[in-house]
Amino acid sequence: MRLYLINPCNPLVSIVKVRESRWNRYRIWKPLSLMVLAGLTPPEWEITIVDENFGAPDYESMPLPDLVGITAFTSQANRAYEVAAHFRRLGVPVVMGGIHATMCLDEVTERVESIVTGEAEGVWSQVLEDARHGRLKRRYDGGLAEISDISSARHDLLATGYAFGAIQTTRGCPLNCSFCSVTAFNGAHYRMRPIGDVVREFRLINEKRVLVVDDNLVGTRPEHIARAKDLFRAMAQAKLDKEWVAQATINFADDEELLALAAKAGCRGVFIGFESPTPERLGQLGKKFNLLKGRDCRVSVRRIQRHGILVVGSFIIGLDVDEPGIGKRIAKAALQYGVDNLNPLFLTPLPGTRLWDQMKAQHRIALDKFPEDWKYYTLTFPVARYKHLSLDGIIDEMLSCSRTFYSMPRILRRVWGNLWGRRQPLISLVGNLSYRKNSKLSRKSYADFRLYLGDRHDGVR
Ligand code: B12
Ligand code: SF4
Repeated sequence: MRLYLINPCNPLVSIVKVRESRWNRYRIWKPLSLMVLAGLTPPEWEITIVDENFGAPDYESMPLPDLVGITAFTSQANRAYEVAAHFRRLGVPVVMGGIHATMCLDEVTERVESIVTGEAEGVWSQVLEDARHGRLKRRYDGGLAEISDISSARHDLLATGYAFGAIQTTRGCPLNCSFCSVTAFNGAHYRMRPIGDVVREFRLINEKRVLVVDDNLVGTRPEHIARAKDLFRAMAQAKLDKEWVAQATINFADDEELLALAAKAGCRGVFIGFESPTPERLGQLGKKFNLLKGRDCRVSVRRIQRHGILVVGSFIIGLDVDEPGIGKRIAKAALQYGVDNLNPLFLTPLPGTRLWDQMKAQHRIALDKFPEDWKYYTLTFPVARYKHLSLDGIIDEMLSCSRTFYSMPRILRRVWGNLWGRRQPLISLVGNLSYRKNSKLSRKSYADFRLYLGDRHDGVR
């Protein structure tokens, strides 16, 4: 039995534009979902994982599979449907799973034989068995997996071409921010994999550098932090010799022992969502903002960096409190905090979130012709109507934010600081140059976006 597992591309996503910016080669991340599915697949299936981020293969020239499994974030849905249609025309059954399939069940159901909602661990073997006997059901619901059922991903597949390997150590996030789909999808209960399993799986990864995909690596409660410390101790003891980056909330900075252990275990960078230069006004967006309230972010960032760990700060443009000038204010806040990279994103209502419900009720979703419009749900296009910012206004804010933070003299000053502080100067340089290049490329993308939109983006109604 032959199984193709496919990660569809979205050519509008800036980081996959390897031809336009060679720096992006270092920023294509492995589709861990498909590697996990492969790990759950019995040996009688011959598996090929296709990551279209490196270019779509000529499917015609490949042997016909018995089953195709497609994963998709919302922004990949359009391409997922094209790939599904191709294989269905050839009589091959297609099953789709992942976050988009779970949040937009009806839309996906129309386009594939079978759909898997939620986490796949509990149902995938049944799906394969049913496919083998030609009796696929229309829907399987995996719900939330038992954390001990999460087995190692197949790290031997997709072995070359990536700068980073990938692993997951926890699932779920208790903070439930209004714009984020993680709590809706993976639950508010913070599930932690057994430490022995994680260490064993790290050993299976070939790459020296690894992305830990957890949404919130250290969690929020004392028992989460204690477990994170135990994990880091075990990783250091195992002498894994890996360098890894992860996502965390700012409370990561609050415990010196945690930081020291993380660094010893190989932590070299964290992505932190600051979201707004005025977090104290955003309590209603989610509990995360309580962690930011009254905090001196500059001190927190410094504390992390002192352990040789880079900080990438993420901010949202388009919140209801944001007024003209927000782009520069974000850049200045990021410069003041001293982050090594800045990742500004447009406020985007993702299906299944509270923000989606709210913006839909207020008729503020400007790009609402689905599925065609999903390709713009990359957080890099302003798909909604923003309270105090027009379409041109919000695009200008984004450009001014990037221009201010990624000016060449500032990049050089930052990288010099990294060199001086022995904090990953090379990674910092590549990160800064790739962001700078992509923000230049985005001017053309915005021009195309305006043409695509026509007169649909007509301010708040
Ligand atoms: C790692 C990651 C990335 C990596 C992606 C690497 C890759 N190639 O997959 C990078 C950094 C590139 C990335 C980019 C983006 N991401 Co992202 N990302 C994540 C993150 C943190 C973890 C995903 C992961 O690997 N999980 C581990 C695996 C094992 O879990 P899983 O993917 O859910 O898979 C399980 C099930 O879903 C299911 N399943 C999945 N696929 C399939 C397929 C089949 C056939 C079956 C049966 C089952 C199945 O089975 C798996 C095992 O249980 C998630 C958050 C999250 N918790 O999901 C956000 C998340 C998926 N990202 C999100 C977003 C918005 C983006 C971006 C659009 C914007 C951005 N800048 O972040 C871009 C666009 C990418 C694109 N190409 O279009 C949103 C997606 C929401 C949505 N509705 O689409 C999430 C949920 C975060 C959030 N804040 O809401 N992301
Ligand atoms: S803390 Fe991060 S992962 Fe958790 S809900 Fe908020 S944005 Fe999502």
